Amino acid sequence: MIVNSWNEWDPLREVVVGSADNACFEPIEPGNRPTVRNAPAGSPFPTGPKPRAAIERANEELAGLAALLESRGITVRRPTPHDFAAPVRTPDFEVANQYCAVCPRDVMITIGHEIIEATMSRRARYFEFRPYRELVYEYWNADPDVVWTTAPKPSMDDGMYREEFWEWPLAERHRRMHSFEFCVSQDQVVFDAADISRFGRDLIVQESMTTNRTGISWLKRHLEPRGFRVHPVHFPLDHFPSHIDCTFVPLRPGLVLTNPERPLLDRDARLFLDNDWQLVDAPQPTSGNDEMPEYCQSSKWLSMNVLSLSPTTVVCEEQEKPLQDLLSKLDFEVLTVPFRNVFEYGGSLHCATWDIHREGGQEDYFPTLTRP
Ligand code: ABU
Repeated sequence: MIVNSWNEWDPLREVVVGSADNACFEPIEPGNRPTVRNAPAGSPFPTGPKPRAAIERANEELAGLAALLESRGITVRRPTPHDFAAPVRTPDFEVANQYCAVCPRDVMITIGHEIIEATMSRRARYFEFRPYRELVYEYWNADPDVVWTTAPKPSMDDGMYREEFWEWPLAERHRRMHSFEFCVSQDQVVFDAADISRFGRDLIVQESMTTNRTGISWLKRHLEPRGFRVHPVHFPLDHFPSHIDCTFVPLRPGLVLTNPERPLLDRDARLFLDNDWQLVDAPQPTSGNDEMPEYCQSSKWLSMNVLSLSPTTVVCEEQEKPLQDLLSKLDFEVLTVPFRNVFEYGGSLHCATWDIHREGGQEDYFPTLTRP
């Protein structure tokens, strides 16, 4: 078996690490309103290719992660170059440029022996599967047990988005907190792969700005006949949710690192508490939101976007000492790499990787769901 990965923590044997080659600034579009951090309201967000120096700084840190993983005996693969500066034009939309291949986790997911390419939720990311296609063909040709699925592409036309979402004042967001309606309507199947967290037989999927209920229904209908259970989850205090891996991060059977500012809805927490899982809050990140890189659209909680190499070993960003101390107290071996120059591309260590092979098989970590 080459493609084999059922959860976020089993011993890692092969992984794809992203690349900043040819990365561009993310364009303004109905599903995304990037802003310059700490700049006066209305300051223009840059367009087109990222500066060479920013790409080199990020690539150096991505190469450092790759070297660390290889030093631990893990096979590391990289995406193929893609022209992200090329515009995209479909019958339904046009966008001036694409984004990058820094975060394979956002678009690609391995669930058991199956590789799924997510629909994606933003126009600039419509073709983001392409840097991974050569690898997918290689795995698919080499291993007859690999199942390869491309989820249905949504139109991404204007009607798919709820543009007024971006104008809602905070009071309106609070009012709508429990309806979980964000910038994407419910008419089409929409999901980013990074809204899914894998727990063996059970898949936890966050309803978010990048994954809608219709996307979760598609995942249920696709995966439940294959022996999985798909559970939607909600973090009502997260008013701009996108990607679960800065909010709810499983580290080993029975232990999830949680975000103290984004608690899990009580009714969703039952599944974990009834099955004796421990939910442990991450400490405050070492940088506040205001200290994140000026073009970074992600939150300070990239601090908890760690990569598990096994149930006992975790890679953590070099400056996140409080989290490293907590993980050590929880009996993990903690490895560190510098990764802050990758942050402006929307992710940290978990986002910048895509598991191809972890040891182990499909386990049931939630026995109350099967117990008579
Ligand atoms: N791509 C992960 C970002 C999540 C967050 O900003 O919290």
